[in-house]
Amino acid sequence: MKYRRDIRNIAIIAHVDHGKTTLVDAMLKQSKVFRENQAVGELIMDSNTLEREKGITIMAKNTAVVYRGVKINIVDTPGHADFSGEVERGISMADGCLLLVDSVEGPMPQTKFVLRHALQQGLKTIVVINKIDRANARIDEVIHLIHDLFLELATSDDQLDFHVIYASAKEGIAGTEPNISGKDISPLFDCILDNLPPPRIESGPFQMLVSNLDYDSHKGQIAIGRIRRGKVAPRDTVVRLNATGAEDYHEVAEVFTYLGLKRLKVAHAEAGDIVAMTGVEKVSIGDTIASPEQPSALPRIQISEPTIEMTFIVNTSPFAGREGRFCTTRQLRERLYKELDTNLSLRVQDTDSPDTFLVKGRGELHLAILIETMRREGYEFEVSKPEAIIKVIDGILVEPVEVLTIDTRDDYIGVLTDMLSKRQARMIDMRNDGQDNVRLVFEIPTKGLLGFRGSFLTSTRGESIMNTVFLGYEPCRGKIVSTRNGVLVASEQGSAITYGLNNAQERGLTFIEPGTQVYEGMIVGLNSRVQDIPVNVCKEKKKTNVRSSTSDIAVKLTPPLKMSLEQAIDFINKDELVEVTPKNIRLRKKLLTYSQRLRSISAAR
Ligand SMILES: Nc1nc2c(ncn2[C@@H]2O[C@H](COP(=O)(O)OP(=O)(O)OP(=O)(O)O)[C@@H](O)[C@H]2O)c(=O)[nH]1
Ligand SMILES: [Mg+2]
Repeated sequence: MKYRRDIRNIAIIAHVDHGKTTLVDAMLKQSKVFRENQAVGELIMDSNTLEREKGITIMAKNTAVVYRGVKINIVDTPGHADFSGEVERGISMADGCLLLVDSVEGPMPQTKFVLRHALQQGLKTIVVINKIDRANARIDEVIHLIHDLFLELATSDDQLDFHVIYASAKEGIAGTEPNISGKDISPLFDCILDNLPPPRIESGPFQMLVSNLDYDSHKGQIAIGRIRRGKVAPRDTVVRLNATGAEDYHEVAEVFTYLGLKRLKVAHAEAGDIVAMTGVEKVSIGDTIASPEQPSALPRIQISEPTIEMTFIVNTSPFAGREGRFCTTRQLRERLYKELDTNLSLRVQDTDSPDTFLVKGRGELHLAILIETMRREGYEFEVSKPEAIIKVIDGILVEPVEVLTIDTRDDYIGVLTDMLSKRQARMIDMRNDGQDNVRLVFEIPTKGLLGFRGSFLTSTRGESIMNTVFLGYEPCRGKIVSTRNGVLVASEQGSAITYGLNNAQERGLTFIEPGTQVYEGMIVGLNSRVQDIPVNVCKEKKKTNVRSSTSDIAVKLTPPLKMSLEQAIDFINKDELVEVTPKNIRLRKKLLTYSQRLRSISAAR
């Protein structure tokens, strides 16, 4: 067996926000891949618009640096549980990984999830205790917890002896001891070169597993992966082996390797390296590209199954077609199926109704990011309330269950446990640090989590953090009754005006401003009671010549509650939809008229 000692392939994995992308910044900046004085900013790898807006990594991405003459290919992965499909594929390119752990938070649910995957794939690990600059760092305790985690997850004894590096990614320093003496992260680079294995090379003709895809409007589809065997060059003929085992022939157009933020065009690339190549059309992640001399498929990447589903429907609101560029069934269908090429943990199915598609994903954020991306591309459609995916296993109806970890203060324990018990959560751990901070851990069916985030943030005044990670399927427990109040539903089409909205505000909380175009059946507010009520927000005050009181002259409206897309999806009930267009996010009842809704209520009785 041969090794490429001039290369290391590593994945950076961690729980959300523990500092992966910031560490990659430091690696890029300190390996001098940028010109002097080049303005590169922060979170360089979070290049996608939504990533920058939300401050989180959504897609796994490749980069590379050179240190002591060795090229280190780096895959930065997302830490949010909803994008864990990206981690699974990122790991497939690597031999080693950096497991980052925040020095204050310690190992979190997603730390365990990513480490389990890395160890199962046989990756060698370096633990990086990050954010040691934080005032309340509790390094010894965190190390202790990490040891426990490895003991639980290791698949072989040698995985237990891992190296530990202490770092402040933000300050760009790292060391082998907690009190870092150096001024850079070279101890981390040294540790990678000395302890993470170089890629092992099999002999034989070209073979590569496609782990990621990109698209270029001139070059077409770009397949990204690690070459397992042989070498590849432009104009080589290759075979693509897809999921069904079908083979087709292609000519490689261009081959690139990574350096910093660039892809470098190369004359050829060899086993062990991570490359991007063009010319192989209609390739999917998980396909193998190989030489026709020995066209055998590599095992496809194992991705965990989705846990929630929602329907995407062609827009049927009275405002359909006004704001989007792509509004038809065909356009919606094509776009959704195209997403499957790159979004590995997503599933799309046709339904009995030709204008409705069932879309399954790993969590509300996973689906919300798809919706937001499509809306920005000019699509217009409607989505239903997400629901947990129910399956039958061995004749038993089962539902997904997750571990919910909440970091909060003592004051909120009562209200949280009360809210969560109604959502069928079971507390499995509670830890207090003696200073008013408490960590609560629950097992909760996924259905109990849907719509929880909003009320969680409100009832803990934004002072708590929640994280979830998929645990497995368990026999279904009973239904959860919605605790949300009824809504204020517009009774007429038109433009909302102050007078009408003021009347609506006497009934509850409004979601729209004066001047907003509304239609009959559109949700314009939250009632303070449990029933839905129709309100006419377009209603004008009857004109009289006499002003009865000064308050009539200028009605002051309370500012409306504006919901983000995620909040809107979280908010709606089963008989409601979110209408999504490039310009607006509207909430509506599925049945638009009052009489239709009355009829359906009496039919259900
Ligand atoms: N104090 C301190 N803050 C840090 C450090 N490293 C990162 N941060 C901050 O932590 C936050 C999250 O950093 P990211 O690098 O985006 O974290 P990430 O792990 O890539 O997050 P995801 O990709 O979304 O999972 C940012 O506000 C960083 O500035 C550190 O060493 N010290
Ligand atoms: Mg990141």
